[in-house]
Amino acid sequence: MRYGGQYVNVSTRNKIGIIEFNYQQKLNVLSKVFVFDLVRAIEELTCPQVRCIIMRAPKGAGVFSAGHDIDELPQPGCDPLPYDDPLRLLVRAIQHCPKPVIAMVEGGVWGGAFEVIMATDIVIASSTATFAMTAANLGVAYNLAGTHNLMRDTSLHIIKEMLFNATPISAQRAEAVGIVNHVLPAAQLEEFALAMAVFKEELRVLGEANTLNPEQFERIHALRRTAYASQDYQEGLLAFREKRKPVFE
Ligand code: YXS
Repeated sequence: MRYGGQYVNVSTRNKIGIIEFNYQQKLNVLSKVFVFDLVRAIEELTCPQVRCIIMRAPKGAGVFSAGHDIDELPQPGCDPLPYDDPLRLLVRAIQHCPKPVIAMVEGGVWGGAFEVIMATDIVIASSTATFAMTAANLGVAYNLAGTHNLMRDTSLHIIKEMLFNATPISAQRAEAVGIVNHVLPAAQLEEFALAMAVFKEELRVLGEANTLNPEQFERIHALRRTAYASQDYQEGLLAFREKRKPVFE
């Protein structure tokens, strides 16, 4: 049984659905077109014939995903990362998928892609994988829903360190702090992930039990709009395109 869109290769093996990224030309950044194919692949694999879904970059990938497509980030002055932003759509599609989703990680995981793998149920990484939250490099705060997810799913100290430093951590460090379930040599990754196929909806609903009240939400959103309207955000985008370190005010 094979599905697929232009930017994913989807197959099934022994009742396990495998979504392999096919967007290396842009380092698997979470562009609208790529996310559309990923979400459709998850929907198509949510069928009786499939027990579990594995998401992966191609074997030997140096970059699992370079995160949000910076060319598609909001322009200054408009609401940052609205509800229907591709990154938000993909995270919800994984969280709401009734099948266990395993992230099989080789290469670097950057920015929003880190939240994507944290939205999966199990993370298995090759020994050379790295994980980085790089919003600070663009002069902005990571998006509200994403930060809330990460605070719930990871140690607050670790998330603060990753957000403040905006530099990659190793697979070994990620395993030690509970971000990654297992670290393996790349050659053993596929066999291990396939062997670990696994009750999910109850855990999802319980995990989302704590909420923000409207005033708290508005206050945080006002802060975020300030960041996205800032000169630093402009400088962050420009520095990225000019391949130089940003000079923040
Ligand atoms: O110069 P060309 O045209 O070849 O394009 C370069 C990069 O500009 C482009 N590229 C990206 N384009 C859009 N969005 C991206 N996220 C992105 N990342 C890279 O790809 C071409 C090759 O990149 P290059 O030359 O740097 O490749 P490399 O192999 O030397 O380095 C690979 C990376 C991934 C280490 C490097 O490209 C990198 O550090 N990329 C940025 C990773 C990152 O900070 N991602 C966060 C994106 S923003 C996000 O996810 C959230 C909204 S937030 O900011 O809140 O976290």
